[in-house]
Amino acid sequence: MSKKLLLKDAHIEGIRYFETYRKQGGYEAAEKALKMTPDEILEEVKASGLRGRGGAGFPTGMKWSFLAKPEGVPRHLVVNADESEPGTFKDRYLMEFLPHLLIEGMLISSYCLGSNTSYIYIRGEYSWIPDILEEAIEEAKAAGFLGKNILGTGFDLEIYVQRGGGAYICGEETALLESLEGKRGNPRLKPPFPAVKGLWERPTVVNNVESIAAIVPIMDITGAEYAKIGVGRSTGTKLISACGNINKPGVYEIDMTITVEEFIYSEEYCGGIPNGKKLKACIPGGSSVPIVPANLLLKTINGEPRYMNYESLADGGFATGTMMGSGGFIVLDEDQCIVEHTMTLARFYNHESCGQCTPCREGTGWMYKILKKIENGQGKMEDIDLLWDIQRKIEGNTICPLGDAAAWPVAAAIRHFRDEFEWHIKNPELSQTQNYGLANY
Ligand code: L3W
Ligand code: SF4
Repeated sequence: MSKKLLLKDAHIEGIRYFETYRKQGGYEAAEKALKMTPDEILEEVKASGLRGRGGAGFPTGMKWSFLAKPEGVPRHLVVNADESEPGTFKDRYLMEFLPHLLIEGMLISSYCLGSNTSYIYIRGEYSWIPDILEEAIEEAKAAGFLGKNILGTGFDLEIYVQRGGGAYICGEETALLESLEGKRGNPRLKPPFPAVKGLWERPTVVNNVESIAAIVPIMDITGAEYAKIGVGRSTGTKLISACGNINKPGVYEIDMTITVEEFIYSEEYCGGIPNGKKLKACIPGGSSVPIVPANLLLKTINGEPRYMNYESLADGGFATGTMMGSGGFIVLDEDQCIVEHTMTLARFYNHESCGQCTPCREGTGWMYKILKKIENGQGKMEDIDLLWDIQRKIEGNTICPLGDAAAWPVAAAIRHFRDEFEWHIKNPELSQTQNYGLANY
């Protein structure tokens, strides 16, 4: 059984309220941290090996150490709660059931970074959660954990919740900052990184909800103890939101030492695939990461078991591996049509492209149109090569990672399931009437 750090109290009734959270030891990590110096906290975070939980897996301690500290310029912590990646719903769970865990994490992180005004930018569709967060903020303030002179330390902190307008691109950190400033959410060119020029050109740390929540157990058990959980550079625990063709969709906390097979088939996690169907493929890290067929998902190219961690999932590069990403684990059984699935994702990325870069603006549209044509039985064999060519022209040629995120699913689908694309082209009548995977043909 995986160790629980974030969700250990999630089952306790009333845990979203201050009184219950406090009875379970809530805010003790903050009390401990506020007796330390910011540099001491930073050392703990570095020692923990925590990697950003939003998708990129960038080391949190390193990101914090990049924060510029010019004299007299305010700094900010911004929590990225714009969780819009298809298949990803772990931050929603944390905010809905454990809002004080996030607020306590923000208090410790803000103190460490020297932010007196911190923000939670939350996706617009999570319409019911800002009220939960704002209520928790008020409770924390009434108990002296937010506001002026927190616990007599002289440290002041206000936290504001900002609702997004429902654009996926605002989950990209610089688009988020633009939106928070009241502008259209267009990504900025990097560098400069937000750590140097972020919100209102001030040094800013942008971190995912889960990353900031993880600061609480790190302070609780120490960075060194946190680093002992997991394996290699995949330290601590990771939340996985599991969905698709599984018996038990939901949010699970794993310690990154379990195999992918165990995660899919054990009763503790996904509970297997409904109706005894076969596993066809999986997208383990949210819609942006490459899809992997079952044979490469359960074992690496060397025949080793594949594990639920950053290194093992990526083993073999994009040719045979994939990415941990945001932990949005989407399982596809043998009945699923890869062409239809890829077309659906292409439509999503085309719709969400902000339009600043030509390869992304035009390329996502063309990929969607060609995939729709193939899916509807009107494709030609050369369309597959055209699709491959378009995705290659997008990858690495855009301002923000949305371009790559749109290209990778198409590349991986063609690489691993080319026969399925060809089947659609060779069988136009069947293609128009059936939406099944090859197993049903
Ligand atoms: C200072 C440097 N800071 C890097 C910081 C940078 C950022 C972090 C990671 O995209 C991925 C994307 C999605 N000085 C720095 C530096 N940083 N070098 O480190 O940066 P980066 O560019 O590697 O990634 P990113 O822009 O944060 C995130 C993928 O995640 N993804 C997306 C999930 C989306 C959600 C959602 O719904 N909100 O979770 C899933 O896999 O495709 O590749 O903070 O500033 N020298
Ligand atoms: Fe906008 Fe796409 Fe360019 Fe990102 S890659 S800035 S979403 S056009």
